[in-house]
Amino acid sequence: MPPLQRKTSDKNSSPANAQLDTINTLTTQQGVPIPDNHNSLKGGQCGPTLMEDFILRDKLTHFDHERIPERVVHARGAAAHGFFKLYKPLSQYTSAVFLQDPTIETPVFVRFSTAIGSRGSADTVRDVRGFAVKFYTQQGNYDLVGNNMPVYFVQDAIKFPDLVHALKPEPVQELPQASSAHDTFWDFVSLMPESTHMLMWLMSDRAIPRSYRMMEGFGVHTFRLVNPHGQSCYVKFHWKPKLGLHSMAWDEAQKVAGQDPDFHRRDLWDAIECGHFPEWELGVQLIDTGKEAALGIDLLDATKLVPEELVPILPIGRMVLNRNPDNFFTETEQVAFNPGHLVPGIDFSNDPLLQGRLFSYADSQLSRLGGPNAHALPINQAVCPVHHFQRDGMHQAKRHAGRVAYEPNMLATGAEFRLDGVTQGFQSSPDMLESVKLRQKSTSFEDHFSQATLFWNSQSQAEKDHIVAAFRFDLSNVETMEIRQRMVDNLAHVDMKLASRVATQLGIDLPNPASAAGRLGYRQHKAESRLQDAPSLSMVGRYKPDISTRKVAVLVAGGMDMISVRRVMQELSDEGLQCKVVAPHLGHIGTASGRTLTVDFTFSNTSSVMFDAVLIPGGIASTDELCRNGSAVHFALEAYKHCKPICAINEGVRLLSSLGFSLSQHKNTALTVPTPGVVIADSQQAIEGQISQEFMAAMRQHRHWDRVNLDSVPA
Ligand code: HDE
Repeated sequence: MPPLQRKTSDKNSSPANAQLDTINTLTTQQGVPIPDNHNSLKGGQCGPTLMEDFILRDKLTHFDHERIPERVVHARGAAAHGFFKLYKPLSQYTSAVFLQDPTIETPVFVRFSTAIGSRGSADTVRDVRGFAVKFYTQQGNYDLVGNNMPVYFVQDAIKFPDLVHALKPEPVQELPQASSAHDTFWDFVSLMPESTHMLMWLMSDRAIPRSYRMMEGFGVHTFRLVNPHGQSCYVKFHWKPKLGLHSMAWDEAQKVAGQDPDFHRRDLWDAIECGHFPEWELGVQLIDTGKEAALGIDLLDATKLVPEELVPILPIGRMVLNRNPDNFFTETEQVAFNPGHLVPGIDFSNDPLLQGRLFSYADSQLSRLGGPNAHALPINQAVCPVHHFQRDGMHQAKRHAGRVAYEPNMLATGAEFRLDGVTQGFQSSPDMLESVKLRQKSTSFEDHFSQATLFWNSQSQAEKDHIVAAFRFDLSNVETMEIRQRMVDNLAHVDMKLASRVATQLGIDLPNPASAAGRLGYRQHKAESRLQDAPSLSMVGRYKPDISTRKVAVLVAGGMDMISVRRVMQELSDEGLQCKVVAPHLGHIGTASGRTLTVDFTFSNTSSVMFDAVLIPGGIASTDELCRNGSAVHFALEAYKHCKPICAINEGVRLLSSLGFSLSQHKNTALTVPTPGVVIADSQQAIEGQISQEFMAAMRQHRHWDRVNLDSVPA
């Protein structure tokens, strides 16, 4: 609130003021009307600019300071507003007010991010994604600051700066941007075997999500729920996306990074603008205190997860993101998350990584947001009443009245802002803490490989192939041979076959588990896993497929057969898919039946990597033209190579002839040809409408990773 609000009815206000208040006058930051916003004040028409031009200085000074330091990690992100709604009261487990009443919608602000790239880096790089949720509850703000992977690289916060220094661009030339494929990262992690489990996730397709809307989220650490009787249980938080869990092909992710570095940011924004509100279910794994030992997994070790197969996830509510921010800077950039923002009923565990985070977030925000009052920025403000005696500091915006800024006092009422006597405020779970000071960790933290092996064993064949390819890609960009060797030697402790496959093409010796032993930080300690594999760790087949909002490219040129494709396009759009027409030029193209079709994109301003599936209508003239157009042929082949669903009608199949597909091959057989995810039909079948169902069934699988001989496809 400004100190004085001048009203037109004020005794002192002149008629001139009254007029100024009612029109949109351009002013300086002090409210002084600006006479000319295009010319600075000069000594004569051709003379120098005068220092006294406070209007110019007002503008330039503000401009010069418009950038604030970017987050040291998770600098690039995108965010949205929404709400969280509980399914049923959780009073048995927690006193948190927002987990009591299923009729209440708790407002949330959610920021997704990449971890390592700068603010201007690309969205689709290989990286862990941040998944940070601020719940504006009636008992203060609760931040669940998680990631899209359930484990982390290191076990103790004291290693975090080293990890980030190793992963960030190398300090000499600041290269490479937003990439793990360089020496310093692999040097560090190969010397920190505790990173191995997280490396498996980082090299998996989880690190190249198709969309923020199609990622799972995890609280990573173990927290505690505390009920009104002070009893607590351990809890792990999970977000499950309604649209399922999907990724890109690695080649595709790299191409998208060039063609649309804002791909994920745009995808989130567009979905919300179109009313397709992204949604997640919040689930918890609850583990009774005292029963954690029976799991055989140390809950305080952030390099470990608890498989759903051992402790099922209890769904507790849903989160919907339904409003885009009004201003990127004041909301997405200035939001300050902190795992230390807890509310009564939720508590920390003694995870040493979490404990370090409790210091780091507020500390980093002191410099990023310019002082101790960042909590008062609009996006960070609590929605419940806030009373305290903290005063002053940089950017203090509140006018605290009165002389009393302490408690207890007698000078005001003497009873300001005492505990309300009902909830007794935030209560820490009463732990016994009597031990010697030491710099050590539990021996159970020394098992670095058993869950990495469990993860590997749980992957489908295609997922395993992608992990091997990712390790090879990253390690082949490592110049120092010893680092490559050390890494595959470590991987031999996960799985010998994995390590051997990675080692080929790297110009090094076959992996030798024995030579990994004895290095810094390594202990030969592998826990007995209660599971051979855990299907919940794979991305395959775990979600009910929902294909709404997927993008389908319809490849056409003049003379395309609209009649046979009309029904397919209609049925796709009825299902919530977006069909976009891609043609050699913008404007309109003529159809075979003498109508026109509006074009959305050309082959030069978009490419297959911007779409989830491809539809190729028939039409002799259209197909002839597309077959002569290298970009159109490349479009179709590239979509095939990235394992996307493709549907070709009649002559349209000629665009795929180099892959060996033809209409005659298909005649009188089932619609779907033997290659997974390719649907071919003649005009009659298209008109009768069977193919839309086939095509959508192919899309429900998202990608057909089991296609073979992809390396031979020239795209
Ligand atoms: Fe963070 N992390 N982190 N982190 N982190 C930050 O906070 C830190 C860790 C995560 O959208 C910083 O305000 C330490 C784990 C997300 O604004 C910083 C340690 C997990 C975001 C910081 C960790 C995360 C951050 C950077 C090891 C998953 C972005 C600027 C002890 C559970 C939040 C800032 C947003 C951001 C420190 C490890 C997630 C420097 C010291 C584990 C999603 O304070």
